[in-house]
Amino acid sequence: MNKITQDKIYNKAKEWILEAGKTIRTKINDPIEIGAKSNPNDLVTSMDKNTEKYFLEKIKSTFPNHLLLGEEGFGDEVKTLDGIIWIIDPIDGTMNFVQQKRNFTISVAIYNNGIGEIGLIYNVMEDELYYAKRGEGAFKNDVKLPPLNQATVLEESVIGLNHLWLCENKLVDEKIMQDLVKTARGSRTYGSAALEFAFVAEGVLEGYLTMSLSPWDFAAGMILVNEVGGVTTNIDGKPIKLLEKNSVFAGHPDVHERILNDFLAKARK
Ligand code: 2AM
Ligand code: CA
Repeated sequence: MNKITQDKIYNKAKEWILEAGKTIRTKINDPIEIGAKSNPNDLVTSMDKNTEKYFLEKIKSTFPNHLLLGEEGFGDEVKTLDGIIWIIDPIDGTMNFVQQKRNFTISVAIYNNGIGEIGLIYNVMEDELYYAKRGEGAFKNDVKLPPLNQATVLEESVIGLNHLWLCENKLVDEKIMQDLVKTARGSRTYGSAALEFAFVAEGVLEGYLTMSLSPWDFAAGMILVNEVGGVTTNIDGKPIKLLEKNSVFAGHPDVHERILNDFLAKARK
């Protein structure tokens, strides 16, 4: 994708994400309809649906050839990576949105033939926009984020992960995950995958790991983390498949390598 096209798409994406966020902030105390999807913790609201529909209408009227892969399913049925695809989570961290009215994001990624060109993650209530354009670095509210090029050790790192992986579970040995948390300086759970990716790019989390995410949860975050020199793989250290569910592990390169070798390699069931 050439720079003129990249900038043109970025300018629209930025305008729409800020507008969509503003609408959510305005309506944050309105009554909302809440439903459950795959399980009682997997929530969806009228706000998720309306926000996705807003993007659908904007994208299709401005870029009729572009495809939309959105969590709520109003977009296209995307089967291949051909062409320009917008991958959108209208609200990432719906439980936070419903329960806490903060710490949720809108996540928008634009891929061209499978290559991540533009990623935007908007922390709606804080009015903080993270974005990256391929080859140009990552930014938070237009301030460039420094590259993750300082040597870092796990003992001085803060890691994002869900507490569930410290309890008995089917995927990883909880004892090893407990060791990981004890070895790191600290651990946090924010409840929005996209926000946790943005924090990795910002260098306020040295790692974020999770067992199952969908494309809209990680598509934008991967672009951001990549632009600052961070690494994203699945928890086996293999590449992420963009159109599938994956376990996901993003981090500072030093910390990523250490956790993969010393913990995840042994923890996997
Ligand atoms: P969501 O809010 O868009 O559903 C919560 O730890 C994080 O995991 C959120 O980013 C959430 O995205 C994501 N997630 C992915 N699949 C989920 C599921 N089945 N149930 C709950 N959260 C899920
Ligand atoms: Ca969502």
